[in-house]
Amino acid sequence: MKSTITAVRARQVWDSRGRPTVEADVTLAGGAMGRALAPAGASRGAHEAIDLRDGGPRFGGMGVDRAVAAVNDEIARLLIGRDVRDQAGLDEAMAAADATPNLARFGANATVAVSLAALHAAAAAEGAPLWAWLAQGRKARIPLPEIQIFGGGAHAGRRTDVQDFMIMTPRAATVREAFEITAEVFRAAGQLMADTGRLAGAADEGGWWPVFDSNEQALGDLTAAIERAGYRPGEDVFISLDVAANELDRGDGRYRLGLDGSEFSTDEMVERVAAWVRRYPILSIEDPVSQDDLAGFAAATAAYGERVQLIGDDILVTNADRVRRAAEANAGNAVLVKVNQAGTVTRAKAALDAAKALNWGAIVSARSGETEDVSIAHLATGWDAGQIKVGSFARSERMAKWNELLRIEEAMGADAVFAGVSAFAPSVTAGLK
Ligand code: 2PG
Ligand code: MG
Repeated sequence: MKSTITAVRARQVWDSRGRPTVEADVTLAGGAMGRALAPAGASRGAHEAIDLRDGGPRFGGMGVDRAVAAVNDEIARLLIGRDVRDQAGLDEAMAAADATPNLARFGANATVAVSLAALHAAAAAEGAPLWAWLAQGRKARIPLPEIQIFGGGAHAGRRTDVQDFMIMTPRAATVREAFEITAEVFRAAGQLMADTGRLAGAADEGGWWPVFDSNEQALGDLTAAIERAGYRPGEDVFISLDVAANELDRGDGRYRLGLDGSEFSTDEMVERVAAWVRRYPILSIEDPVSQDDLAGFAAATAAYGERVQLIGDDILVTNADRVRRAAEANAGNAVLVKVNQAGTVTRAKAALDAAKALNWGAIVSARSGETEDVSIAHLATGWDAGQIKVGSFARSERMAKWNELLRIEEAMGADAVFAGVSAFAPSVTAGLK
């Protein structure tokens, strides 16, 4: 059969931080091939599937020899001879053979590369673009992007406490227009930083890395950059934050915002972010509390989750059970979907489906360590996630995904629908209409 797997092969390649990562090829009897590369996080949740590294002195301990060997040896033997179209079967076979709850033996960097490569091979065997293979004729909207302007936190020497200062343009008519607006705001922000002498470099995801005196100054400058580019904050362009509060958690139930020189209880942390929401045109907030603070996430949701998107990343780790548990606790209204957090395509899709069943928003996301792999542009579209997060509007590992969305939009032609204001949980969307 043309869709029978005949070879599974991995190699060590390099990611956008110059660190080793895993690339996998899955080849089929009919000659089709799929290839995918594993991304890597820096601000990782403790409950994520394991990114297996070799340790030791080489490459700062970041080697992937063991993960590559797992693919070329055990995983290859497991998958050769199977039908590539049985994605769930392939993914569960890998998880079962790994035999740990978090893929610690093979490494999620091994399984995610193979899982995505198999998905690409299945689409290639049908001669279909990946997004179309995933959609199977169902509704598939071009996702609304959230795009980083300033980078901070663990991605920029912790010069700001908040990790990502992003923008969203839900009222754009197309993703093409969303990018054109973003390009102007990104440029205006760079000029503003240069004018004020605060530019220190570029963060891991390509955003400007300025020196700010306070977190509020960053929010103020982002609002000013939107205006300088000729757009109306809170009308044409909104702010989206990834607080990545895990990185602020001191471990004793208190949060430290180094830039503001203050420490907060969970309640005070929720109130601090609520004050930002009142003052600035913020539409979306990710991880306002740390990974095990479900009560805090619920408090944040009660405080501003009616009109603001509240995304769980480190707290939900692309896990369907954690999404459902959070919903039961009235915590959050959107999930960040990172395939490598789950370890396989099937598990990531389950988390997305759980969110959709709850009428939550869903954002397919890249990691801070990325490559030229553009799979997530196809997943976000083909799965009709509604939103996508890739990082900044610079550096080719980011631009490759944005540019792929433009190609998908063009390929869809007259059928292309941009998620826009419909991308969110119903109450957030209602607030925009
Ligand atoms: C996040 C991601 C991407 P990392 O926190 O959402 O910005 O960062 O890949 O380092 O976890
Ligand atoms: Mg995050």
